[in-house]
Amino acid sequence: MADDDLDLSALPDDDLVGQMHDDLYDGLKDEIEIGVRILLDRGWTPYRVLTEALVEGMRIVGVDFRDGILFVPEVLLSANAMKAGMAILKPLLAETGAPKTGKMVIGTVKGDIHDIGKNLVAMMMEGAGFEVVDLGVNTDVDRYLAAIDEHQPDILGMSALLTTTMPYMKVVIDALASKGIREQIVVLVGGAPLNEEFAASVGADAYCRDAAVAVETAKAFMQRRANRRDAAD
Ligand code: B1M
Repeated sequence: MADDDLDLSALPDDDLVGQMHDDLYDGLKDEIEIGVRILLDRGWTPYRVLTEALVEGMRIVGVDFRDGILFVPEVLLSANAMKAGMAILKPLLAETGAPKTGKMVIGTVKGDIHDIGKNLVAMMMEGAGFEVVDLGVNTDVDRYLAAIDEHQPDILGMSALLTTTMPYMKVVIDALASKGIREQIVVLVGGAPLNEEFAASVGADAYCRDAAVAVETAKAFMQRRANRRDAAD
């Protein structure tokens, strides 16, 4: 059967997920949307669809991009297909109805336009009850500072996917220190090339390996802050 005629709904879960990895690789947005809906209809949780079908598919794209098998135009199509799938999941992940646990300002740093991971973190944070102000990509220090001033967040999240852009995180953290507001805000950083050592070296409070860790870390910091407040009362 030609791929065009493939009936996604007839595939068992494993084959469907494998096919979705192929469709993400080929940048087939419509097929990704259909696949996401089928998995949800079959009772998969939005988080499972996100991690097993979409994030894993994007990991495969990343390997071939690194190895020079895929190029920017193709990866852009994959990214668009991924975003279309994420758009379906976003309201479902945010549907907890939990009271707001805190506020986060997040953005991808200056010079960097990768936003899939950052969007995922924003989605998961909203799902966990955080109010999220998303500054988008290519965020310079002035935009971070203006947003912090305007929104008074508990947490600042920064994302970087390039080894050339990740040092910019230090520029932002140093600016917080010079304004005398570093201690008022928890700074969490993430992105594929980062690690704990790097986070410590730029003065961040924590490195978050993925979106789930970002949520757990943010919650832990909020809890610590609440405990300190209780102890002071
Ligand atoms: Co780019 N790119 N890219 N790219 N791209 C990488 C990052 C690269 C590793 C590919 C490779 O060579 N293997 C490589 C960087 C190499 C390096 O720096 N050492 C690279 C390169 C070189 C480039 C260009 C320079 C290519 C060129 O133009 N020649 C260029 C740079 C453009 C720029 O930013 N100025 C470029 C462009 C692009 C596209 C536009 C085509 C596209 C981006 C589309 C978009 O985002 N809208 C793209 C993509 C898609 C990738 C890969 C393939 C996938 C990234 C992704 O979305 N992953 C990537 C390969 C890779 O990472 N292995 C690659 C899926 C996402 C869910 O994971 O972003 O890691 P991730 O996010 C995770 C965690 O890291 C963490 O949680 C997320 C969810 O679990 N996390 C956070 C991320 N941010 C966080 C923030 C937090 C907490 C956790 O705050 C609290």
